[in-house]
Amino acid sequence: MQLLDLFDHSLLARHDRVALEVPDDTGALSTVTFGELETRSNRMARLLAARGMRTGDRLAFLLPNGAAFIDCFLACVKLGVIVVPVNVLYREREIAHILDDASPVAVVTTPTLATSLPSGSVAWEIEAMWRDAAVLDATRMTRALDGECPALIVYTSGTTGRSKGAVLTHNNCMANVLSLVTCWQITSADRYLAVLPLFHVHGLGNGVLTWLATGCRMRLLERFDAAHIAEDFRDFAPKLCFGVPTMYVRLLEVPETNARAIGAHMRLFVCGSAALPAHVLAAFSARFGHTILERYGMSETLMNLGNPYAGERRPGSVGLPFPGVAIRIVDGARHDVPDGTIGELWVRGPNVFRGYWRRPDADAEAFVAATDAPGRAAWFRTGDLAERAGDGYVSLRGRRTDLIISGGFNIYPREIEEVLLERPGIREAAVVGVADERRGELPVAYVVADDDASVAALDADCRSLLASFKVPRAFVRVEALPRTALGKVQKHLLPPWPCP
Ligand code: MCA
Ligand code: AMP
Repeated sequence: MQLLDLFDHSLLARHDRVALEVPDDTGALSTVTFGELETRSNRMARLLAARGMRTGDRLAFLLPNGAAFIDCFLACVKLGVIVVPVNVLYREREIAHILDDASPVAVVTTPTLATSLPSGSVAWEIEAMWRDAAVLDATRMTRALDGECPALIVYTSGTTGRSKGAVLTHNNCMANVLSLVTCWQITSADRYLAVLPLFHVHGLGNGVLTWLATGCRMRLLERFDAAHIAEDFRDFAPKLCFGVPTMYVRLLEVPETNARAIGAHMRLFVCGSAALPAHVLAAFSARFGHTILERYGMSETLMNLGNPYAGERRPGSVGLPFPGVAIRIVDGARHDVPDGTIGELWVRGPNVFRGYWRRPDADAEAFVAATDAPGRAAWFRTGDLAERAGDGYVSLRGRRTDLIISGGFNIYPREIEEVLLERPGIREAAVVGVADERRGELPVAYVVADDDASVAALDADCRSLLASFKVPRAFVRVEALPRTALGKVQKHLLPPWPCP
């Protein structure tokens, strides 16, 4: 079985129903039926095949949210071409690593985004692809695929500063879709407002895949824009929306009467990618009349746990495992801890990825062989710290590594520190996350520098080298970094920011 088998319930069986609505540059909406998605992606698949793409080849997507992303994605699903989504906010340095590592045949992109590509990249311009595909045969072109074939390689920020590609198979994606559709009762009658970027698992693996599997109607926005989001809710009257905590914080700014009207047609708000503060959950419930359903996932595993659809959605908890997901919470000696004790969360299930792309060293660190029964899949160490209550609800309690999550985007301090240390006059650097009401956390850098001028240059340097969300909000010059006797930086002893 492959993903297409799930999508055929929509692409073939509901071919005359509107699948997608997307605003164009002027704000006017165009609609696409499932039947049109089928023929457009068939043509695109023929174009990819004519350009020599074989099953198992990689194709990188540096594309904004839009119909073109969907057509190309479906074409790849049909051919067994592995999609490598790339964050459109990334700069050349960040993209170069992904392209080096995944070695895609080409990068599908737009003229504007192509300016961020490293020189020598093979860029396929999407509009030109469209023109070339339009004259090709619209009948279906597929290749027989096994469920274990990779569908996606998703790059996750690496603890070492070098991001790793998580290989997600068709089976992983199908397991995730079936869990979400069942647990959140998503049907063809839903109307899904898609506001998340499609280059991450949240928008793609949860949003696009459940939409295609259920045949509901999706309005796809280029991005979440707090200034206009209330209008989209009003016009489209969605029933379903997925978001990160920052989006829910921004939605609290919607005037009370509009919020009530939005709440009246909505069926389910889901939140994930970062912790949803309990006070935001409460304020949202008071304003919109809905208790947000918080869930927990990772690029490597898609969704692991979630609060129940029918049942208590507990503030501060990520709920219970999705069907087929087994969890363990273990101490440093790898023994299960009793309920109510914090340990590292391990998961196993049909959703858990196959491994990191060409990184057996990272696999060896991430997976622990199962000892409970011969032949059982290994446990994946999430790196997240968690605690299980006596009734099974799990709450996350931080991370083993010092990940910063800002607006739902992950930032590994080490990557920024490496950039800072390459700058002239910077001798030492430490980056930490500071609390921010709106974005959850913001990165702040502490540096030991030769002079003030070196520090003053850092903001512009970081802006040219790093995605905007990774650029430290402040660069604080210190005499020395606090270190242990063994030389390890003690980030918790850095002076608080803003400095007095
Ligand atoms: C943010 N910016 C963007 C986008 N998002 N630019 C273009 N396209 C985007 N999609 C830039 C803005 O240009 C601006 O840059 C800065 O980010 C802040 O934008 P602002 O309008 O002030 O936004 P905000 O109100 O703070 O909201 C930001 C946001 C964004 C819309 C919530 O952070 C976002 O889309 N987050 C979603 C991330 C996500 O999908 N995470 C899932 C990964 P400048 O500062 O230069 O002006 S985790 C995952 O997938 C796992 C599996 C899971 O569990 O879900
Ligand atoms: P990524 O690998 O980029 O997909 O990010 C996954 C990480 O996001 C997880 O390991 C968690 O640390 C974090 N995360 C996802 N959902 C939640 C949530 N509901 N609460 C807290 N952290 C979350």
